[in-house]
Amino acid sequence: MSIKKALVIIPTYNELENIEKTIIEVFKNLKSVKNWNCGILVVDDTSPDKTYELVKKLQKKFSKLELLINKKKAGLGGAYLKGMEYAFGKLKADLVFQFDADLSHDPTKIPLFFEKIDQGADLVLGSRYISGGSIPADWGLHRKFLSVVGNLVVRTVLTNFSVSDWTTGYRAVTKKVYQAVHKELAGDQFSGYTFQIGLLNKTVRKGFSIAEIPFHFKDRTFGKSKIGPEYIKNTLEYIMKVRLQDLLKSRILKFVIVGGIGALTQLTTLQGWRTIFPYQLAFFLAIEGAVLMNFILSNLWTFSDRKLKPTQYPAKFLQFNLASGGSILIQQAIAFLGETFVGLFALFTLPIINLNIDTGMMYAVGGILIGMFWNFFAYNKFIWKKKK
Ligand SMILES: Nc1nc2c(ncn2[C@@H]2O[C@H](COP(=O)(O)OP(=O)(O)O)[C@@H](O)[C@H]2O)c(=O)[nH]1
Ligand SMILES: [Mg+2]
Repeated sequence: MSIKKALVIIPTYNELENIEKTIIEVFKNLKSVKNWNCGILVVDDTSPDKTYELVKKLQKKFSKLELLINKKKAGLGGAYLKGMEYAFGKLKADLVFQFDADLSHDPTKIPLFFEKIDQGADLVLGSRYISGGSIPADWGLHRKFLSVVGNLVVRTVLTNFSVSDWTTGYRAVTKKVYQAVHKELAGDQFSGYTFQIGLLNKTVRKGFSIAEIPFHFKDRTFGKSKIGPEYIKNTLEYIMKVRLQDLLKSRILKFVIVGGIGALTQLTTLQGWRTIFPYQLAFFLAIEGAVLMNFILSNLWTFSDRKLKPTQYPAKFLQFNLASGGSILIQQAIAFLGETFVGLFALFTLPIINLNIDTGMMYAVGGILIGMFWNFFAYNKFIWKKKK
């Protein structure tokens, strides 16, 4: 087996005071890594302080130091995308690291990242929020709050608690992961720090295996952090967008939309039937039309992944009618129970909290919700059963 290649990518923007020490420290720690051919790739956006000039000088001393210069400031994400494209493409790397120039990321942990990769991880995170990791004690309250609460918000909104540090910038990324996600990360949305959450989210969702290594994040000694206030807004925008897209793809939403179309069908056709038939029959036909419409759309769309065979249609349509009848019964029962019991109850409580709610409306909404719940349950469990 040929020896694999790894590059530690260090994006820089005005890191003149930091870059030399960082390069020395990283190379020192790469020395102990066996079975890997390792180098460093600095991606500089033509820093006004001429960080790149110093890197060029250092290239004479370090043969495995590469430099990529962007003419314009491309943001953290932009720099990483360009760096990764260059590393995995032209430089034929199998693995890259994301590493800050300010030595906030403890370089002595680098060999542990390689261990996880050798054990089969597709992406390794340097984590501040697992035992053995930390954020600086002397960070101001607002930065601590931002980091801790920010991570919690991301985890909650993305409903993923398998990863503990979503915003960490210390990572090892395999070529496999890069190839699977980089196209979706091109574009403005990910040009800044949102790149980190974006890359991780896509990696998680594609089912890659992720490992975490704890480390103590150290504050930079020289220079200023480039993270700006737009970071919070961009992050919130991104995670909300992801959630919304999930919702639009979810079965529940399709179910609600199909239910709405059914109700609309019922209302509109009722008028037509009534001009021809007596009320009772017109009512029945309108409901049956809605049920049929609902059945067809559910089969084609809501449960398209569990489509029924034509031979199943008669029996399943009968079941579907029974389920719908069940939900009407439930609604009637709730209205009845509501009137008899809760009606009295509401008489006592509502005046106290001084709310002016139409109780009839409450039963209707409650009844419809519980009816829908029943329908969804019945569709899932009986009609479009999951295939084993
Ligand atoms: N090439 C490039 N590097 C950047 C840019 N913005 C930030 N960096 C680098 O990304 C790393 C992390 O930035 P830093 O300001 O330390 O962020 P913080 O650690 O989150 O406060 C540092 O090495 C920066 O020099 C950019 O627009 N272009
Ligand atoms: Mg930093």
